[in-house]
Amino acid sequence: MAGKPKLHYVRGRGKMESIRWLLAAAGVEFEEQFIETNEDLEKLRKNGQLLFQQVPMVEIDGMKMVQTRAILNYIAAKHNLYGKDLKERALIDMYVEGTTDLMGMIMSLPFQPPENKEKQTSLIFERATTRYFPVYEKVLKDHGQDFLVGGKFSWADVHLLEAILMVEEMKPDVLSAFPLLQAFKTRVSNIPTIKKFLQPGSQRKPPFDEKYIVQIRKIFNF
Ligand code: IBG
Repeated sequence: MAGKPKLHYVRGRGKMESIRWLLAAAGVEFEEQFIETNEDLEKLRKNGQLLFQQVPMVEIDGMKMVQTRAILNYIAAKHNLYGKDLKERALIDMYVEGTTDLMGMIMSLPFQPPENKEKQTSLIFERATTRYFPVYEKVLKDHGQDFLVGGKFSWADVHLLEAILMVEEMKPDVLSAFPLLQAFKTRVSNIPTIKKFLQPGSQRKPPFDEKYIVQIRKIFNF
């Protein structure tokens, strides 16, 4: 039997967090090897472990996988969280890319120059409440099912819950105009694997703080 996947990344959310979420949702235990310094990163690069010299990198099923989206696709397909046919996959891909775009705006916020932060924060709330959340609210309303695609829990649900919680950390009442998303949040949060991941002490990471941003800049040299 294959061992546990091993995740190589910094000790923070960044691009690895959605991979942690998806593994946790699938009930897969994983190990983490944290990159704490630029030397740690260089060591991985020199050993030829990183195809494009970048992380996230995940050792899984005998592969050293890079590229976040490829890693997520693999895990979703392997654990039956990627729809039952091509059309369901297409929907899952569209929904996931939407939430990825929203999360990308949030992820880049701590790295913005201070004078941009207020504007970027307003843009995040605007996009969340006028572009992304209305789409998912309407999907749930139109088909009347519990989950976004095919009446079955999928990667799209995991990704949306992660995005909702990220926006709520910044603006707790952001779902006030989205009753079906509120119910969705409760429902998905109570799936046992996810419930466990949301509890303190899990491998879920907190948002980056200012001190950690300094360390990240040193690790990646930017
Ligand atoms: N397309 C790749 C993917 O999606 O996996 C991009 C990966 C990537 O940009 N990795 C960064 C890296 O290794 C670290 S994550 N950079 C070094 C290099 O030489 O390119 C950076 C990041 C953080 C937090 I930290 C939020 C967003 C990005």
